[in-house]
Formats: sequence, structure tokens, C-alpha cells
Amino acid sequence: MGSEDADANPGDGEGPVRAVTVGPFAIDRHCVTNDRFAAFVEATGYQTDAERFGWSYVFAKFLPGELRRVSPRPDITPWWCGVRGAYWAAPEGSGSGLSGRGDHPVVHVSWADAVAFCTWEGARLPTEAEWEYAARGGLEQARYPWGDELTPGGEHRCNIWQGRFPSHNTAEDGYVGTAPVTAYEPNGYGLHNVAGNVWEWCADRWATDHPESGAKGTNRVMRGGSYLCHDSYCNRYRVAARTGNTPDSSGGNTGFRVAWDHRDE
Ligand SMILES: [Cu+2]
Repeated sequence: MGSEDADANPGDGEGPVRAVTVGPFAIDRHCVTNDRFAAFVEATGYQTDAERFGWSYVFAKFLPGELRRVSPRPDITPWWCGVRGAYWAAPEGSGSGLSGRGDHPVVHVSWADAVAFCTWEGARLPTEAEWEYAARGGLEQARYPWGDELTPGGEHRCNIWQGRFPSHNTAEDGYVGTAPVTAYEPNGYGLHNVAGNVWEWCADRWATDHPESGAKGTNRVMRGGSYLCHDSYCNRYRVAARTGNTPDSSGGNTGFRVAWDHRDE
């Protein structure tokens, strides 16, 4: 687990490369889709954190002009807008919807929302070690879930940013925003889109020093990178890359996949 890549972000705690043991577990081949999350909400009436707060982060370029102008932006990541009314079923705020995106990953879900969904399904979030073990697809210390080359034979294998970030996405990989959860070829274990598309919540608390007794902070781990990742700014679509966020945070590029204790199937 982990990497000692020279181009890892120094504060991310990817390394050192270390042996980690995981027990038997099952993990979904792909992220939870909008359709699947809708069934959960329909059955339970669950309200997400973004709905309770009344807003969530949306990539500025996805917004119509007026909404883009009135929505506040963080100083250090000004390509994000805090958009009133943005939540999983209205990913670009009021007036937007999920038409044509039923099989895309649900986004604008917080860590707490993801846990609520998992609990309802009798499942759980993967631990970070389980996630990485599954994402590597049986390859040892490869850079990506499919090998060391980003586009083997010129073929795109994941949904990230091409062009100049954050002004121009050429979408050579086929997508500007989210892609269907089963887009691109799966890795050696049959998992789709572990790299790119949307960040995926893990169960673990965030730390960079990998304490054996588990981290104590409040932030939670996210893995995999998203459609906004580009090597000029954030190359966290490498399989060992990691980041974290507060458990009530949500945004238009964060989703999750579900895991289970071992089951026969
Ligand atoms: Cu990134």
C-alpha cells in the first residue's frame, strides 16, 4: 500500500510503501449511481447534508452565467462555486436535474450521507486499505489501476481533465463532467473508474502518518481523484493518491462505492 512517487503531493502521506493486511471483503464494481441513491431516498425520506445546509460546491464552468456570478468562491480554489440549492438531484443547482445521468455516480453526498446509504443497504464504506487493494486490481506498485502508462496505446482509461485546467477541458476522454459508472474498461478485479470520475469516500479518518491505532482527526479519507484532476494541478488520479475532507462536506465531484464483509457470491 502507498507510494513513494516523486510527484506525489508532499503533504498527502502516500508513503512509505508498506505491507498492510486486509481481511476477506466484497466491494462494488462501481460507484453508487443516481438511480440507486434515488431508491434509498424514496424508501427512507433521507435528507442529505447539502440539503440541510442549503448549498453545495459546483464546478463554476457547469453553471449558467448568472448563477456563476452570484455564487461565492473559495480564494484558493476559485473554480468552485458554493451554489444554493445544489444537491444530489440538482447537481448544478435549482433548475438542473438528473436527466440522462441515472447511471452516473451520485454526487453532492457527504461522508455521513454515504454511511447512511451503506447502512440502509446492509453494507459499509470500504476502509482505505480495502479500497486501495481493490483499486490496484492485482498489480503491484503500478502507477494506475491498469499499469504505469496513463493512456496505453493512446487509449483513455479514466475520466480526468485534458487541456488547460481550469479554463479549458478538451474532453478527449469523452467527458467534461461525470461519466457513467461503468465507462472505460475495468481493472483486473473488475472495478470501474477507481481512478478519476468522482472522489470516493472511505471509512477511515484522515492522517498522514498512518498510526497503527487509527487516526484521531475528524476528517475522512477520499480516494481516486475526479473528472477535475489534471497533472498541472492535482495528479491524484494515481492509484496511491489520497486526500481528505470534513465528514459533512459535499461537492459535484465526490461520491462513493459500497463494501461488505465477506459474502459468498
Ligand atoms: Cu484531483
